[in-house]
Amino acid sequence: KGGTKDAKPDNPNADTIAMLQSMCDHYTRNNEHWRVTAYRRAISALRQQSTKILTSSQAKDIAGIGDRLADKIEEIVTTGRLRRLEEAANEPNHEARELFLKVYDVGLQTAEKWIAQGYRTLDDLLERANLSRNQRIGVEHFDDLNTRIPRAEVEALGDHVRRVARELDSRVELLIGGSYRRGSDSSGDIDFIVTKKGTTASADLGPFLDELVGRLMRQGFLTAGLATSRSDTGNKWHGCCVLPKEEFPGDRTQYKPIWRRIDFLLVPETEFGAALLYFTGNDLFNRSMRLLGDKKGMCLNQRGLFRGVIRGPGRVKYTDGELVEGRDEKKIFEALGVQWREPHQRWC
Ligand code: DCP
Ligand code: MG
Ligand code: MN
Repeated sequence: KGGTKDAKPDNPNADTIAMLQSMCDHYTRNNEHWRVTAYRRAISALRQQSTKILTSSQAKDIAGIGDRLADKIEEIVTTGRLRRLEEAANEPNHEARELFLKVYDVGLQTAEKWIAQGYRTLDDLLERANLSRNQRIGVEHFDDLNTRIPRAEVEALGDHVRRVARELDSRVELLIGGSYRRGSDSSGDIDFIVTKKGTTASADLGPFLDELVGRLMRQGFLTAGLATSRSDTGNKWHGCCVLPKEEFPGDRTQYKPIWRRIDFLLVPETEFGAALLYFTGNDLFNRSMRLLGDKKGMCLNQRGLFRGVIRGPGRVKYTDGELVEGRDEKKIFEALGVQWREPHQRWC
């Protein structure tokens, strides 16, 4: 996840947040999930404070900030540093590891393998490493794919896809979810959620996805496919796109073709609300909504909110239960008995 996303420079805790975010990014790249969750909760809580938090005990009083994080906050405020972060920066081959982990489709194992093989730079990878097709795309377009997409460009990309989708089928409904829908100034990728009036099964949307991707590819708008999947939880397509110069928002002399990550999720109208809820996120918010469903004896997933789900050992599902709501996002909140939250309030 991008480091400085949504950091508001006018926040009194901006410096603290920036350093916690660096620590969080480190743990993210190293798959330390519990720490990542704790840091993200703390960052989110800190972002909502209107005064600067100076001490550990002030920090502990804030919901979402645990004892250890509170101590880290005090350390940052009093010393201007974070020892754990500096230790991480001193690990052998830290820079190469961080670099490799930013390549699409590269995890810790691969990064470590490449370091053990003696590679240190992206050129080393291009010239000598055994790269998968997707990894090669990730290396060749490293700078593009690690640049955040300004909101205006997300909108221009959205307009393009919407126009093409409507040309193919006028019944199509298309929304941009993800961080864009949550109001972010910039996004890591663009997340489309697509449905068609009158559809009731994921299979109804598969052919449309092929048509859409086919046409966008032929136009040169889509530049590479990375992953695709078809299942009853939806039709997914992940890839890259480039905004045409004529559609660049603002001064066209400033235009550069930049490869952007683009995701499509196509679902039937009957599951649109649940899919939209999922694809809007953020992931922590999704987790807390699902947990709430569990607590109320229901099950929330990408397809809907269900009641009467019977589970066996290891939470294995015996029955799918009965659908309570899938079509309408607001009604899912109602059925869960929670107050509606606008997308921009779904940071945690
Ligand atoms: N999502 C999730 N759990 C995951 C991955 C994704 O719940 N492990 C959901 C919530 C996300 C949405 O899918 O908000 C879109 O995923 P992205 O990875 O595109 O994340 P965002 O759009 O939120 O952020 P970014 O600006 O980095 O794309
Ligand atoms: Mg996204
Ligand atoms: Mn995405």
